[in-house]
Amino acid sequence: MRTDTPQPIRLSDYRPPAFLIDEAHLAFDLKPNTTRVKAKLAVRRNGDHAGPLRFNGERLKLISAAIDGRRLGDQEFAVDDEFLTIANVPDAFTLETEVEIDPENNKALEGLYMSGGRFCTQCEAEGFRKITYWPDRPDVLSRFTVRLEGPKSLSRLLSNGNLIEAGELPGGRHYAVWNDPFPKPCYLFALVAGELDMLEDQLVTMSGRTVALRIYVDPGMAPRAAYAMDALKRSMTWDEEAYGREYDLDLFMIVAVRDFNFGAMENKGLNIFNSSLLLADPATATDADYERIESVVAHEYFHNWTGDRITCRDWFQLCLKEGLTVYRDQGFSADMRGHAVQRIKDVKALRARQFAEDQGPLAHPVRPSSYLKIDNFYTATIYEKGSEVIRMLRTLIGPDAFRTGMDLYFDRWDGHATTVEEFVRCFAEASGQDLTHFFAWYEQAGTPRVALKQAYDAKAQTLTLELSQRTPPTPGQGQKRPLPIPVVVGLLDQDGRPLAFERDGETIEETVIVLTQPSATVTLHKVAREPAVSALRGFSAPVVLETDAEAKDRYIQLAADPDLFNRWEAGQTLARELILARAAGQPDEVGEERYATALGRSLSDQAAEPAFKALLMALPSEPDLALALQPADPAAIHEAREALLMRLSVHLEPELRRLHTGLQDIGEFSPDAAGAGRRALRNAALELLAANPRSDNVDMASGHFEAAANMTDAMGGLNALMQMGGERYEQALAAFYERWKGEPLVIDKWFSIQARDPSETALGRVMGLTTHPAFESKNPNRLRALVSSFANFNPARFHDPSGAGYRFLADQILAVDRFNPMTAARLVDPLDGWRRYKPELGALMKAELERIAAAEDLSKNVLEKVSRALEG
Ligand code: B3K
Ligand code: ZN
Repeated sequence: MRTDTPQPIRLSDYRPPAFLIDEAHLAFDLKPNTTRVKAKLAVRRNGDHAGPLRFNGERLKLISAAIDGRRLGDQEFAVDDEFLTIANVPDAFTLETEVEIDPENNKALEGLYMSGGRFCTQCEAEGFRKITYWPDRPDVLSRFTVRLEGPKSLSRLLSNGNLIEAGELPGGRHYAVWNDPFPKPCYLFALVAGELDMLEDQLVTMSGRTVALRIYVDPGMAPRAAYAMDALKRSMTWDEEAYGREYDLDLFMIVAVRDFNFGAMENKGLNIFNSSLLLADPATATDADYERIESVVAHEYFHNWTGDRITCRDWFQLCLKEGLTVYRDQGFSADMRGHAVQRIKDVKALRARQFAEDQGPLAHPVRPSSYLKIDNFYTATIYEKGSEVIRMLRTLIGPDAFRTGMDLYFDRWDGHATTVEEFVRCFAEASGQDLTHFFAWYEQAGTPRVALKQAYDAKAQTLTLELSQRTPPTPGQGQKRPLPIPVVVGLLDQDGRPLAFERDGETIEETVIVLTQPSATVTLHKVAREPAVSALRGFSAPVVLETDAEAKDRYIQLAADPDLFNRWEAGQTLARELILARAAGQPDEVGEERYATALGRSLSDQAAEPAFKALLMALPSEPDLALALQPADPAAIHEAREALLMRLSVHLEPELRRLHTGLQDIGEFSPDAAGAGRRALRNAALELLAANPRSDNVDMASGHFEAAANMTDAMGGLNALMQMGGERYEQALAAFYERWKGEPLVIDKWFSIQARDPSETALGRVMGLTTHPAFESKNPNRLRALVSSFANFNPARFHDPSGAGYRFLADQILAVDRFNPMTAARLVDPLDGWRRYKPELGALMKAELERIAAAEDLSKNVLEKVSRALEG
């Protein structure tokens, strides 16, 4: 192990910035290897801070520095790998610097870099320091004017704000000057330069202003931006209606680039997107892609108010903008696509990623208190749990006080960088409630376990609910406090009808029990019959609920719970118990048949939406099941799950075939929720049939693949063939590659499906694919399509008892860390839960973590991940 352990940054060490920059003029002379950046900054001391000026700067070649027009001599400043330090500066002055950078060789994709011959930037969280010297922290807000200059072959020259000047220059060159009137931290700075096509539209805002909307994409791709444009317009209008928030500039731009470390970035007025989250047409994008595009376009747009106009004081406050913006985008998606279906999908994602994080060595609170590299904290806890916390806040104070609190937050903090405390204070004021205890949700890591016991007294007609909570310890947080947990409860009678009851003298069908103490007992009155209890409706808190309900109650819920989330949840719980029993060597065959029959009945329910039925049909995923079985045995889980799938496939065959035939797309393709729901159900039926690799099912999948008129169905067919394996799968794979080899986003899917193949030859195939001519490890999409898909979504093969799967991942991490630390660090996640696995597997996983930790020149990003995984 290394000894030069980097020092963590702590929230308790926060100090206001020593220097502020009110105005910044930046001038870029764009060249692939020798871009020159001139900065002219109006700098002033903040308050009575004394001492030298120290600005961040990394990988910059300093050409010159001047204060108030006087060039500094070599003795007057110092430059090292991280900082520019100037010992003596006045209280207010103009600092001019000129630096040279090399965008073409920037494969970390942070700062200014090149993608497909175009210049683009990514500055959040700390990339701006790779562009120019600056106090690179979110609480320094400045007004930017940016001049871009380059050859005319860089036909578009874009930056934040409004274009204020543009023109020709001698020698086939041109320039553009942009001004952003809104003060912003440097992480929201962006520039793009290159040859791009544009799709243009406009929107009239609630106050009657016309905003120009422009989406820039690779030449020839503009038609594929139409859906993103549509989603953008719907988002803008939704934010006006739901939150009263109007867009502020006259122009809103989005640019799509192929090389991007994550999904997208909310730079003021100039969002930059990974092209996989922007480009779509029916032939090349699946319904899941459309859905993601809609939600990410909305997310980045919503950041204009929650992130850009109001930003974070420091990076510990990241959830202030991310949790809140996820909460807002989930609300938008629910309105667009249906509340129950959206809620189920959001909770599935939360459990798959955030619950796993909470059970591992990297468990951290929604607002962490220390970090080494902030890049490692763009986690499901900050984003998804951050959103859940806000959802609970709304449940606790009610929708009206919530909206009043949001309005207060916007009014009070517009134009500032602030904290989570100040955010919560707005809701305390709006509701008149003391939210001191609620704040523990931000400070305490871990997933609370809530136990619910029920006792019905037929004579007294009372139902007594005994609730208790316990949060298991997480690294560095051994003792846990009780949290305020809202548990939404309703009752059903034995025929599945809602059963009214009385609480506090009021007759109701649903109530919110707020558990604030370690345990509490609540009595519901006038309960006419023995009920099935439907608890934690809508997943009213991010907890694991353990109840003493019998299977018969779950069947009542699965058939009839009016809370569709809980209807789905009942089916998942039944399936999970059956799979875990089988994995433990005690299959409940009678239970499995009963489950299959009940599922069949739900599938033929004419009143239920296809999208909902598709979700009902999917069994809990293998990683999800692994969380419920300690120590986890991925092979046993895989086999048990396959066995249940096989039983369902056989039992439900006639119904599945009927669904497959009956739901065939007729007429024009529409990416809307209704069309997507029908395709989802039809493909889910095919997938379940494919659990039984009979030749007629192979024929059916093959026919489905060949007849596919859109990418959703093509992938549905290919996936079913992959599940069954064999000649027809190989033929389909080859045909797919031939047809789509010119389309990078589709070829990503081709890599990804092979990575998910659970058959025994898959690891060899995946390793072989790293030498395929189309594999590009420098492109994060392609890398993730193969390597992350394998490690995250193919547990049966990743956890090969030989350890070869782990070794493969570790090799990839080490190779990628040489040029792209941020992406390499994300690849570590599948190894960090090593303690949860069978000891023989855990030991092999740990050995790979140790091998990584011992490597020379490891980045801080990967070092933090592996050392915490090993310590935890
Ligand atoms: N704010 C960006 C994420 C930046 C990640 C930097 N490592 C995208 C988003 O959440 O909208
Ligand atoms: Zn975000």
